[in-house]
Amino acid sequence: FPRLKGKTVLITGASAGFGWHTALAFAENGSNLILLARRLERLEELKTKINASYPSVDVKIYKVDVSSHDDIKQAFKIILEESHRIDVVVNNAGLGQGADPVSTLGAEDMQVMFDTNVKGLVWVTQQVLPSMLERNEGHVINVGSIAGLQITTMGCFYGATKHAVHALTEALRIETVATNIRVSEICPGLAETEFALVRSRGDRDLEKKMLDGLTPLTAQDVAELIVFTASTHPRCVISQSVIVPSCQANTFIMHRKT
Ligand code: NDP
Ligand code: 8X3
Repeated sequence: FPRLKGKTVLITGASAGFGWHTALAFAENGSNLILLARRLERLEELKTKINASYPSVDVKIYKVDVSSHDDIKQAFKIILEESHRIDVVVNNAGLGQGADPVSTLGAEDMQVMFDTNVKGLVWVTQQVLPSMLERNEGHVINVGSIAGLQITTMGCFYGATKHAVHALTEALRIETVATNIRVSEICPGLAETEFALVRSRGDRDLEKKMLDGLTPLTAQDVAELIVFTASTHPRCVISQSVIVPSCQANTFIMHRKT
């Protein structure tokens, strides 16, 4: 996509899954990258890979925990000094932690999911938005979930945080409608990344059971959609996209091959 060449794209949660592959897909299109995650060694590995394949792409990496407002404020003092212009922000960092019902939801799980998936997304947006408003251009792409449109039985609080992402994405679109800033929400269904392992608290048997008989999306599938969303002419915005594997009808109905 020639429109993406030379653009600067900030991606949160770039050390794995969708974020990692989205970074590679933007690099392939000649975009410069600002990559954030807690695991700096993974970001270093990705930077080395991108530098080897796309030497003209500038890659900056930062260790940031998006669930911490202090961490974000400190990191962005440096990020905004080192990169004066951010064209696209992909708010992708997020997680499910456990899948308990409302009756037994744990306080710590709720806090981690809410702080990461909801507050972190808002805090990162708040850092990038002022200069977008000043330039009257920019694109905010939020990674929600199909669980943000229809509640899932595989984690009600996770689904609640993604409903919040949906609401906040709509709110930002309303807030910026008089500007050239574009706001998009990407809602993936079941995908094979580190997500299932994190949600099952590292339980590989449970992870395997969740995916058994299903052919999930790959991280590349979702990355392609994100990059396409960023590539359209500035006069249009793909405001919301739902991408699911063909074995998934909605959050409840999945066809398992036995
Ligand atoms: P992965 O677990 O593979 O990747 C999650 C990424 O988020 C990692 O890079 C991780 O980096 C980062 N992250 C998590 N917590 C934080 C934090 N506190 N601060 C900074 N970065 C953090 O999962 P996916 O790629 O699947 O998930 C990406 C997004 O897609 C999430 O928002 C998820 O909710 C959403 N999603 C996933 C679906 C799926 O089935 N896989 C379906 C629909 C939506 P690190 O640990 O290094 O900090
Ligand atoms: C997670 C989507 O379908 O695995 O965001 O609950 S699903």
